[in-house]
Amino acid sequence: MPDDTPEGVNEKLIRSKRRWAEDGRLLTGTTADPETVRLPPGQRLVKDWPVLDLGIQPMIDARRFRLDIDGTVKRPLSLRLDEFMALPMAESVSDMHCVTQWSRYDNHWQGVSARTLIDSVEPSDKAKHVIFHAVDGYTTNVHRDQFDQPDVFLVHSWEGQPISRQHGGPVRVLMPRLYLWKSAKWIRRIEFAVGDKPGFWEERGYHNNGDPWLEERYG
Ligand SMILES: Nc1nc2c(c(=O)[nH]1)N[C@H]1C(S)=C(S)[C@@H](COP(=O)(O)O)O[C@H]1N2
Ligand SMILES: [Mo]
Repeated sequence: MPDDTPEGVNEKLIRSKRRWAEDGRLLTGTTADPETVRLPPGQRLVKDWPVLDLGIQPMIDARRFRLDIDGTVKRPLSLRLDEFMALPMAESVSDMHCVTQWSRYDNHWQGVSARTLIDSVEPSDKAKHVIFHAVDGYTTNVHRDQFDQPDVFLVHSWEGQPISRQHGGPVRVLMPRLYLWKSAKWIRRIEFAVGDKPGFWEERGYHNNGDPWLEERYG
């Protein structure tokens, strides 16, 4: 058992999700090509947007908000909410796929694209990994090439409304090509790193990469 479990989390829920990973639950054993198949293997569509997290839903008002983008970068950033909101914004429509088998199509997002942030902080070529750190103590890791995609955003709005506290507002990560556990809610810090650092679920049996079309649920 990793010893970095944040305080106050729902331990029962975490134990049962770990057991699912150990048992390889929900695996269909098939893969699909995202160019031709919209719904990844083993997923089913939902209309609402379920809430999943460790059981802590921090309240982050404008005064408490801080977003650091740092690590192996030339120009680290530490942004207040008003500074974040003043960055160039873009709109995007994408699907969400959760490892617990639900998918939701055509979500309308507004936010700052990952590429805008990368251009601004100028990570070293050696920084091949990106680690997300959230206010509730959650962490998750992705490869830099996956962060550096046109559909990756730090989003503040969904369907024309500010992202709710339950879903990680005021600002969360959105990585639509990976299972949703890679999209950190209540984002606090984006760290560019030379070495990989498996995050909360990656240390507890989830796949390090998490591609839904390859059914990379568990590692
Ligand atoms: N900060 C934080 N981000 C998180 C989590 C969490 O517990 N804390 N859970 C992850 C998991 S396992 C999932 S499935 C998605 C769920 O996002 P949603 O509640 O908005 O559907 O958030 C991901 N991001
Ligand atoms: Mo999840």
